[in-house]
Amino acid sequence: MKTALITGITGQDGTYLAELLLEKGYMVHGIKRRSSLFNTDRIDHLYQDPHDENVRFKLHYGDLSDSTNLIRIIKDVQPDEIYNLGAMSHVKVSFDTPEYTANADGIGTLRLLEALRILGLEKKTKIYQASTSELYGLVQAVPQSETTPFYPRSPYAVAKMYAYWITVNYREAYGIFACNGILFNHESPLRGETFVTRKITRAVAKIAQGLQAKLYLGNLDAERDWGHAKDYVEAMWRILQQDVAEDYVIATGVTTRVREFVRMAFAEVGISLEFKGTGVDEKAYVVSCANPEFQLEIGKEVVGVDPAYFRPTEVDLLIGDPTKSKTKLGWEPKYDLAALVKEMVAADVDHFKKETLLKAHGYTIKNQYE
Ligand code: NDP
Ligand code: GDR
Repeated sequence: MKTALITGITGQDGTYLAELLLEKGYMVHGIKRRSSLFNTDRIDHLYQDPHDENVRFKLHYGDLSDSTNLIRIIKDVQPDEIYNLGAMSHVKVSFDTPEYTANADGIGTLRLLEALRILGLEKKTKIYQASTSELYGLVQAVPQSETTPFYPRSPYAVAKMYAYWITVNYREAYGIFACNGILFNHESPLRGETFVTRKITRAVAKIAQGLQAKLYLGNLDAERDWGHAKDYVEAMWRILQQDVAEDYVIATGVTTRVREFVRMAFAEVGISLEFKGTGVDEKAYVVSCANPEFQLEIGKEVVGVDPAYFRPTEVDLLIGDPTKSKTKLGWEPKYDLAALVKEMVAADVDHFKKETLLKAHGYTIKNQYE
């Protein structure tokens, strides 16, 4: 039985990857951070009683900012594969917490690689680094491939640039099977609520059910290459199953504006929108409601722009070239954007229907910041 260690197991990708590796028969260890409230909502369905002798899922307290803790966990676990998914992963928030982001996202990767050296695991343990299309930043060329130059545009992307190169360096210097997956945006019903896709699908569900008046967004012109997280964790696994350690772009090759995502998401509940105005004055209005369940007033303003969501430096256009991953890994995404939007909106509509039912029966719903 192979043993994997996942950092960031409580996140979107950590959850889907843990599910995939358990399906493949792995023993899965995950690192979770201590928090004052439970933070394992996404993975609670994977929990196994640690007293069970056949247990194949185990969590360890830890943090990417703590070398001693990482060394101890890796020493105990002796993983065949490490997936380093842990990170402060929000680009906008990284402008507010740049030093912490550098520590967790940049130096955190170095700590894991050094742990492998200290423990003499260079030849045993393979490591996957969660690199990102944010490395491309200011557009140099499109579509972006493994050979496109990087130009990071946020503290997050700069920290991830360090992590990218230290991964390459430890591969070349010490022969560690260390790989970067340069993953373009990938989403799902498990996506964090403050990333734009989930913020939109949640708002669509709430607005349609009369639980929210309006959705405020930032840059509606940004273009992203959006895939489904389920497809992307499959690529992570394939990257570590190759004979030679290399870096790969994982993307769909299709890009879409934020505005179009908004339109598609509202269309899922039968609401058609018309966008008017430009820049901070842009707004979207309801022009028709085809679903009798979700009837809004025609002409109602449901989307507006709030400059608070603009970033000091923006990444305008991402579109990946997945040729290498298709040919070398045999990887193909199963979801297209329409299927992704459908799944996300349906999940959020269902979620808020249940929440309304709970409220009606006297349960308090905790506040969720957008
Ligand atoms: P999430 O934000 O959903 O999950 C991040 C995970 O990292 C959470 O489990 C979080 O724990 C954990 N974490 C945060 N800080 C630390 C720390 N200091 N020490 C240990 N763990 C920490 O991200 P995703 O699942 O979406 O992404 C996974 C990885 O892939 C990240 O590294 C991200 O930067 C990268 N990436 C993501 C892409 C995407 O589109 N989703 C695209 C390209 C790269 P907690 O739950 O306690 O907050
Ligand atoms: P991104 O994802 O920055 O690409 O990073 P996000 O969903 O936050 O933003 C995508 C684009 O949408 C624009 N935008 C908004 N974004 C947010 N969050 N909230 C808004 O209200 C809003 N309005 C417009 C943004 O300006 C941006 O252009 C994600 C993360 O998962 C990273 O960890 C990962 O590395 C990259 O994807 C690939």
